[in-house]
Amino acid sequence: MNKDYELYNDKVTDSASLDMMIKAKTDCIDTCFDRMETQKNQCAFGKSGVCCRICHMGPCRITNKAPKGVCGADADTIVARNFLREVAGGTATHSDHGRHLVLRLKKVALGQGNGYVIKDEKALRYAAKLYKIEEGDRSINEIALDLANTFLGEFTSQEDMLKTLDLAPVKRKNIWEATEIAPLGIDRMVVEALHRTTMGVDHDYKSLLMHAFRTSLADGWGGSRVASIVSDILFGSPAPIKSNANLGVLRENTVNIIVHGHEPALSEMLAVAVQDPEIIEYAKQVGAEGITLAGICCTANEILMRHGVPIAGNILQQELAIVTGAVEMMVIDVQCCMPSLPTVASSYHTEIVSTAEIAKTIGAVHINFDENNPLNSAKDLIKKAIDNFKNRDPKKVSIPKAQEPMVAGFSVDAIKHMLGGKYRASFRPLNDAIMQNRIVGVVGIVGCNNPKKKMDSYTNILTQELIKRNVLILKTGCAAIASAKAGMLKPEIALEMAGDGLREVCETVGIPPILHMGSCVDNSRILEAATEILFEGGLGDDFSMIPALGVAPEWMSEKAIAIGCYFVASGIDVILGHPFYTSGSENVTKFLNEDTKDLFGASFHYIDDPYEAADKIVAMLNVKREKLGINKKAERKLFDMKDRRGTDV
Ligand code: BF8
Ligand code: SF4
Repeated sequence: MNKDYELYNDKVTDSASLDMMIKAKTDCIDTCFDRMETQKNQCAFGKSGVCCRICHMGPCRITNKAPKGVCGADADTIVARNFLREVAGGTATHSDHGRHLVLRLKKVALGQGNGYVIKDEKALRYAAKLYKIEEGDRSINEIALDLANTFLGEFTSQEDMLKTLDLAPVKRKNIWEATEIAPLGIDRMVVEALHRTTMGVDHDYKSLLMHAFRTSLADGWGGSRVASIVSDILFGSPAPIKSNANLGVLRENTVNIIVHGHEPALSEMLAVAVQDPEIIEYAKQVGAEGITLAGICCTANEILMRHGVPIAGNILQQELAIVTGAVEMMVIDVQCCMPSLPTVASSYHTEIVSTAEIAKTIGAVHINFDENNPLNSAKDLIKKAIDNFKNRDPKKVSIPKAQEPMVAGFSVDAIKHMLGGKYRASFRPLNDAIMQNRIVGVVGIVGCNNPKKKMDSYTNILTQELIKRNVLILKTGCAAIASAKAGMLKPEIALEMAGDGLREVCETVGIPPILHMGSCVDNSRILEAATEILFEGGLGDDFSMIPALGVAPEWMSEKAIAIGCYFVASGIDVILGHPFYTSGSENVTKFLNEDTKDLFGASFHYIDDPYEAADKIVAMLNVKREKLGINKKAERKLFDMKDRRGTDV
């Protein structure tokens, strides 16, 4: 076996990535996998969370011999402060994304959409009802304006709790109020997190951690939820859609454009513009057969869910996509875009174009996305990519073959309609299946990849082990892309892997056992689904009672920490594939892994091995089932789906 092959085989699971890593080596390109090696001896103080550089009397780091920083802060304070700052970072990120969408909705409502429209009136009216906005015979623009202003209030509210908290079940809201973690305005929570953690302010680790949970709720039940709602209104609510995933979606004879990042606004326009006959003709004039638009990371998930745009890969494949030598342009916006991209691109002909005012990268061409003329702006970008086709060096091109067909697009509304039928959309069949022990429970597997772990491995092993044991899986972010690349988002494949009960239910209602629900802000859709399950009845009256939990197997981002916290604060246990940087404080670790159980009914659990995680998850789901008294009902007859689905079976 080739030496490089052996070396890299340990780092990735799919052949496309492996091929490109070997090519990168031949082409003398450094990727994140190589840089992980050079960064291998990571700072033990940083990893345990005891390094503080919040003021310039420091930096201080806590050791047995030096148990206090210059100001007197101990390990508990320092670790908790660092943790809260990470949660604030994650919350700010998701929420700022949400804010941009809300501002766009407001412009559309004021008649200044410039090409953006309210694409899904039903989603608008549904949201208006949720937020108690009067509809009457008012125009949709008037309703949309009220909704946009309500959402803006979620960011700016100084004294009132978030209105979005009202979407949660009453019992959970009461817990948030009783534990005093119901957040006020999103911006206020993030600013307060920074204030509390500066030198000489909040020193009580419990108080700091409670604010971490409060801030995270402003993400999951604030910024992220708002982002998903507004995306659906402006770009359409996702419904099941077919596509393909992995680097093999790039094509040798087309102009290949990759969108990468998180914001859907520009990529939506690109998805429309690539279909324009004039643009296709322009591509043909340079000798290409057409244009292939593909995505990486969550921008990819957004346009996959709504347009079926193929996925080129998840986060750790961003450099590898360029190494194919076949990408004319990579359009980046915000979050998870590596600053190394222009360096990698400099060995090929790929142009890296940054488009977000707040996200610039040395070596990338920055082209501000023209808000007043978005479609033309998108067309100009595509033409620029087409013009670059002639610079492609065929000797440097090698596109791996691997790609897998997939189905994505499972918004809560789509799931509800698949479960209950067109005329009686309902989660009832799912609740019944759980109560009858055909489905043991529901698990959200979410988050990133991290070169510290073999790419996609934990995620895919765990997913496979759980569906085998009749657990329904909800997926978002890079974890969803991992399953797609492994072929597990192809319903037939997943059904073959699934246990009898899960398979029977999925075949009857026509859903796959693994549901791709979207991008990372769409983790709020998982909360929405959990809410639907509760409202449907039969599985308790609080999230902590449902046989459900969350897993972040290969996480790396601050956003994942915020997501984990809002799951736990919502009463849903979270398993981590690798731990937080909190081991330097026993108190903080105990608070996150144990004390939160008493406060919120859920906590964090760290499990390094996916098989062990599967065992533990099923055991945890069974404890919940036992408490609900539904573990002995497996013999009941399968519900009559024909009846439930009405006439549209
Ligand atoms: O927001 S899963 S690596 S791409 S942070 Fe980033 Fe993590 Fe991927 Fe989407 Ni989410
Ligand atoms: Fe050191 Fe305290 Fe300043 Fe942190 S805040 S750097 S512990 S003196």
